[in-house]
Amino acid sequence: MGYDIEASPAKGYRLNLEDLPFNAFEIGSNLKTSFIGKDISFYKEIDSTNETAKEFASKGAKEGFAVVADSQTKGKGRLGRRWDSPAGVNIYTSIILCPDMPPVFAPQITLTAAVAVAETITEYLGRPPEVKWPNDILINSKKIAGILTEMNSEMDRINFVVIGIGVNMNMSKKMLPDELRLIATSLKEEAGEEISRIDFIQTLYLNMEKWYKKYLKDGFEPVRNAWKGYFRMEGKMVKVKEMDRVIEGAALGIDEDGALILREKGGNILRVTSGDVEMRP
Ligand code: BT5
Repeated sequence: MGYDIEASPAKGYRLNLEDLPFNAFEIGSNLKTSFIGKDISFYKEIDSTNETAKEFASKGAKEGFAVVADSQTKGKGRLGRRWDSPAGVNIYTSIILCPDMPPVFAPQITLTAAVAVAETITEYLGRPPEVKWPNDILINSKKIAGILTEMNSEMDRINFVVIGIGVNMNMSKKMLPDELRLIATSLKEEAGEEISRIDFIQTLYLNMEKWYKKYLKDGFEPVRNAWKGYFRMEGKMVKVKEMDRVIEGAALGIDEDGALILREKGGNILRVTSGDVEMRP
């Protein structure tokens, strides 16, 4: 079973949440999902849960298979960016999904995951976070969670997607590297107390499964409506860096496909399908 906790006299038998076992057995016990997280591959340390999940998926791992790590040495953000992944405090997980649909719909799955993450954070924090299109979850304008979706597909159909989710749980401000201190936060910093990673990840898997099933059954509209409930940038001026252009305008929301809608100064309406959003003063 591999409990890695010892009640040590040096610690005065005080039970810190970070001392509680975090492993596949604990996550799997009492997990109420029907497929997400039913099979888990757990690592104390790994390069990136997304990389490992992609390897499992290429070898035929089933939908719902999840990779979880206590720490990552090469945690990834989008576009080659880094995801800070220290041990003992946060959640780093990647879930394999195999939706039977064309690749053009994959961004909607990122938004579906964002709703599941936001809903889970709401349950533990008692107040809702904010979503920043396309893949950030913020509290008080600071990033608490990020989602990295990677896909393997043919021209017309998805073979699998890997949804990588990083949530800052019990990380304290002083654990954050200098460059993140002003732009990142954690549940512990915001809630003022530690939260069990086991509880949280079980709830996250349950919410992810619920929203993914809803998306497959009822389409994107219910996800879009839920996502809009966490979107507070409406009407605010933003700058979007796309691959080959930078545009500015008022953020209006997302359309029925999940693209960000902007109104430029002259009134021109633009659809943005990928890029990084920055708030303008
Ligand atoms: C993301 O990228 O936000 C996606 C992050 C996904 C991480 C998960 S962890 C499990 C799975 N396995 C992986 O290897 N990745 C996924 P992006 O939008 O590109 O944001 C990256 C930026 O967020 C960085 O450039 C930093 O500014 C900031 N950042 C890095 N680490 C952070 C952290 N722990 N908390 C908050 N912000 C962070």
